[in-house]
Amino acid sequence: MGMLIDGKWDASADRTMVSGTYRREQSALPTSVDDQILAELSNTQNRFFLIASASCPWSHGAVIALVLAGLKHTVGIQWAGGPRREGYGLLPGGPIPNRSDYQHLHQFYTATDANYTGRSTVPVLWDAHHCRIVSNSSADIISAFDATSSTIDLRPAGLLDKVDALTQHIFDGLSNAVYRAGKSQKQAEYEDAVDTVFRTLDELEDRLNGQTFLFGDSLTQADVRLFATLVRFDTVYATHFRCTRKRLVDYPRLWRFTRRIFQIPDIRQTVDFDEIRYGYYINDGDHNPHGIIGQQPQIDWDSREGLSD
Ligand SMILES: N[C@@H](CCC(=O)N[C@@H](CS)C(=O)NCC(=O)O)C(=O)O
Repeated sequence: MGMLIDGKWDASADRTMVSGTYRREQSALPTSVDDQILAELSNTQNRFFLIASASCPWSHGAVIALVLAGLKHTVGIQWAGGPRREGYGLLPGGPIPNRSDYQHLHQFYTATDANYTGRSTVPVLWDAHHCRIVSNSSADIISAFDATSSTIDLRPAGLLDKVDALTQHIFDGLSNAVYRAGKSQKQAEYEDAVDTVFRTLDELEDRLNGQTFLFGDSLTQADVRLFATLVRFDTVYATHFRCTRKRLVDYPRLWRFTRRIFQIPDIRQTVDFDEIRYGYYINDGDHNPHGIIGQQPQIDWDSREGLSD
């Protein structure tokens, strides 16, 4: 996969696979967004940019928070994607000033820390005035966008600990577990990951009994994160990542939940199934050596069944 070692791109380095098991690496950059940046985020044009990939679920959560927070015209989105030559590349065009100085995502990391060692991941919140990454943590970026907004409250004060705990549980039990299943090089590890995925989906299906979102009637960060994984489930996780036991559409409440969020017009615009398929099937190295892209399953994302309430 490749990563930066002491500020130099090393195409063969990879710390995510340990004895055939996928281990997500912690960020080597500080990720929390300080109060001064928070104050400037919604008031400053042409300074802050979200670098994101349309295939990546962690990016997707940040893009959704940006859109819901009404920051579309303040924080520009720079898309990354395409074939992974030195990790993520920047897609042509985009709003970042001096765009031609940056071909690869890792160049933003070395602009921030010339000796950076670690993975170059999306999403990234970039400060173009100071040429530095403010945060490369989707959780912290979502919280920052949320904190600047009066239109959404994804981490309501009274529910903060519960929302954060459920978000973490969804990460461990589902969003990261599908990667463990998909990338596993050992049968037992794969079985364990798939058991975890479907145990978590079963629990979440039960939780949605009689309620619209995970905490009732309002969207929280946990819903946004869950949506970003579920909207990809039948397209890539149930197929390419071999989470084959059931599909999203086999879970009536989770399927209704995902459609309900998908059909919010601002959110629908953030979903690109072609990019999702391309991003997973093409850029997965030896997992799909011939680069054949699986078809999009026939799913009626516009169905209103169960959504009249
Ligand atoms: N800490 C990150 C992790 C995001 C992440 O793993 N992004 C993937 C894309 S879905 C990535 O950039 N992978 C590139 C790599 O690991 O080299 C977050 O949640 O924001």
